[in-house]
Amino acid sequence: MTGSSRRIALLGIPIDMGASQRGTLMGPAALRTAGIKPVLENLGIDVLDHGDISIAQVVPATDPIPAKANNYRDIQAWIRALSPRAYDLTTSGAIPIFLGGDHSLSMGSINGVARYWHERERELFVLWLDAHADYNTPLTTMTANMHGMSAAFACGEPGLDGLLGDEPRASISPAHLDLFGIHSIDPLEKKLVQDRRIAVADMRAIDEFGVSVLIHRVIERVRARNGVLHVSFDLDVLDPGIAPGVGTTVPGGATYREAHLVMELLYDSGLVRSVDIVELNPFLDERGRTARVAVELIASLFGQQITDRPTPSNALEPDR
Ligand code: HAR
Ligand code: MN
Ligand code: MN
Ligand code: MN
Repeated sequence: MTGSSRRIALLGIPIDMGASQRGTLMGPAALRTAGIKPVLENLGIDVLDHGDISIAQVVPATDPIPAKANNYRDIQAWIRALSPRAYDLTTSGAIPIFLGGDHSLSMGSINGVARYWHERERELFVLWLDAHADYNTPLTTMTANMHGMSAAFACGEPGLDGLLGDEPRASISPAHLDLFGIHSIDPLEKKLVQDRRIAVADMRAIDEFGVSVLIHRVIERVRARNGVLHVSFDLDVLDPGIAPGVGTTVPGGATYREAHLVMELLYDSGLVRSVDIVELNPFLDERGRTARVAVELIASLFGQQITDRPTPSNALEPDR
């Protein structure tokens, strides 16, 4: 955010119909309880919380329902409400943070954000921090869960073509997507990712080369095109040991410091213009741990130095 806006717009998208497990609809509330707004304000940022989005005004669509897309109509209503809000918030000059909610919401957030940047002839890149690739389509999916399809939708893959209704579709090229931290991918999904030559930094690469080298590669790719970056942060990229409050944990995720370093390097880059924070399931969390780590990581993404954090309140105090 160096050299650009110090304004952030928060928008909750309490959606859980895209996932296999219910409960991510409580995610925006838990992120607020964990202090996302005051933590960002402490960094000197002007934060406006727009509350949660509503689908009350959305006129039901009549396009055919794809064979393998669970809860299609519900998710469609959320996406059709979210995409224009994402466009408007980006237009306002603030950095929107979309508080999920399961990862299907990114179909709407990225569509709206991409539309804004493409109208201004700027290239939008998307960094997908996730245990999963989310690059299924209704033709490749094994579960029909739509949170496993959002990266593919953002890249314009066919299969959910009527989802947006009248809202203009703004896709990114697969060459503008970086899958980062993934450690679980389905067979047909993997083939599609390879066919599209999508850049992947999986957990094995992170173990071997470290996040610094790999994130710098992402940053340089964006810089080379004078692009801007959307970060789609799925909390299940984190190791379940530090982030148990998600519905689809996979062992072998990013450590606490690996994740912070990603955020710190992204802050230093000054390229981040919008963020999704998704898959937090407070129903599965342990005493707010995952919500808290999520907020700490968002703070690092917006300039908190790791050395400048307060000592946690459970620190031992000397006897008086
Ligand atoms: N690949 C599996 C599927 O498509 C699992 C997807 C899980 N997705 C998320 N978001 N939790 O990343 O069903
Ligand atoms: Mn995901
Ligand atoms: Mn995931
Ligand atoms: Mn590791």
